[in-house]
Amino acid sequence: MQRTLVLLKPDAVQRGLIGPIISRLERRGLKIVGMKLMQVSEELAYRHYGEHEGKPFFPPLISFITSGPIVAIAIEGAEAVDVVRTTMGATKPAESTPGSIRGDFGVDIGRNLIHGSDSIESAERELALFFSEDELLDYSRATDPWIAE
Ligand code: DAT
Ligand code: MG
Repeated sequence: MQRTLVLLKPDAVQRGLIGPIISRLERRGLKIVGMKLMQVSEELAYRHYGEHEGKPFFPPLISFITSGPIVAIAIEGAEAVDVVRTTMGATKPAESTPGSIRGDFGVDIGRNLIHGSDSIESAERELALFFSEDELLDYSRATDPWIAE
């Protein structure tokens, strides 16, 4: 079982897409093990997106992610990292397939609605940035055996 970090970015919150996006993750069978509405500080934004520092899109990315509330979600499931990434769709809207979250709701790379960790290592690092241990819950659902063997 893996855990990964999802962020519903400020555009998703402003456009009233929290429900529809979470719905798609739930529908896939993924389990929410932590969730909060929060404002990302400049410091947290830099730590989260540190790998992109120096790239031309870094300053607008920091200003966008700190521009309004986001929803941080800790997701658990079999192969959760890759399952979330495929459910999200590709970073560039022209490459996000219809049926994916970005492919159905977005047209601009700078307003692509959702973040998902790109590896198990990133997931561990990013989950620790957004959640304390006691904010991540361990529980089972009656449907779990119907979702994964
Ligand atoms: P992803 O969010 O799919 O993991 P990433 O980690 O490469 O993509 O980049 C982080 C975010 O930065 C991405 O969601 C949108 C923005 N971004 C990436 N490449 C960009 C580009 N070429 N122009 C503008 N924004 C970009
Ligand atoms: Mg990334």
